Amino acid sequence: MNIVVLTGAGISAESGLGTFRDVDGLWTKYDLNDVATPEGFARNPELVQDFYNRRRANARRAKPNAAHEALARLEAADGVSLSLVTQNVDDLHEQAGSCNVIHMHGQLARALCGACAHRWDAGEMMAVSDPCPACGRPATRPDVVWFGEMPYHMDRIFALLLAADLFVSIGTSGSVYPAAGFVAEARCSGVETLELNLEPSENHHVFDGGRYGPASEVVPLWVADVLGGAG
Ligand code: BV8
Repeated sequence: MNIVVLTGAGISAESGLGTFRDVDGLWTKYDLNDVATPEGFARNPELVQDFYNRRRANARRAKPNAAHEALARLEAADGVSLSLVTQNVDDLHEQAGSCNVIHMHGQLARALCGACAHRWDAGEMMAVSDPCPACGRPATRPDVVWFGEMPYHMDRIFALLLAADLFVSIGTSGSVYPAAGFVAEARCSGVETLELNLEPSENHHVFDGGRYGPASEVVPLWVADVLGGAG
């Protein structure tokens, strides 16, 4: 059974990492145009580096929850081919044991050179003045996809979606594209679609089904059903 799972900030909420659009979400404290766009970085790189340094420090302290662990079990199960696509830039899926995680919006743990596009493992704190290990220029930025930038691995993701038997969206508000459009793509190709979220998302009506509640409860129950109670 080919399953494609898309996760968003909601799966990491119970691990203590903030979401974006919930009551005390990140976008209620920062204007996304200031900290998650190339224009914002050009205007005030120190603000953006500080925003990501704080999130990197948070993410280092966070631990995977039962939802991350259930997906790692699903990936390891016989008879299931799981493709895990995440919008999240934390590494909680990897910490829980997932191996083939597709980070379509990049990763906090990685650095990117804005001058030569070299990528390397980021340190705890990042500054614009950090020289690129490859070209030496002070053009260091977080290796994350900002608004207006092309998400990573899109061709591979669409190929996986069209070949899936089931598409499951977990912990995302369905407000950011192209990720929010995956369910419609899957549906057009006759793929069964399911939403697992705290509450119905903006595009819940597009899904064939939905189960609602905290991911740490809903995801392990769903995985147990898929694995026939062995999950
Ligand atoms: C693109 C960066 C095109 C890393 C993020 C004008 C110009 C250009 C593009 C656009 C434009 N206007 C619109 C667009 C498209 C734009 C977009 O969609 N904008 C929106 C605002 C309308 N998209 C883009 O720009 C994308 N790129 O289109 O490129 C292009 C084409 C050709 C050439 C070049 C470019 C890029 C989008 C990526 C932006 N980067 N993050 C970082 O800082 O983290 S987006 C950020 O928000 C996240 O990465 C995530 O993807 C996104 C959505 O967040 P969610 O994960 O869904 O979190 P949210 O808080 O919203 O929701 C949480 C959910 O969890 C809720 O539903 C809640 O109920 C639930 N929940 C909470 N607790 C729990 C829970 N569920 C379960 N259990 C719980 N305990």
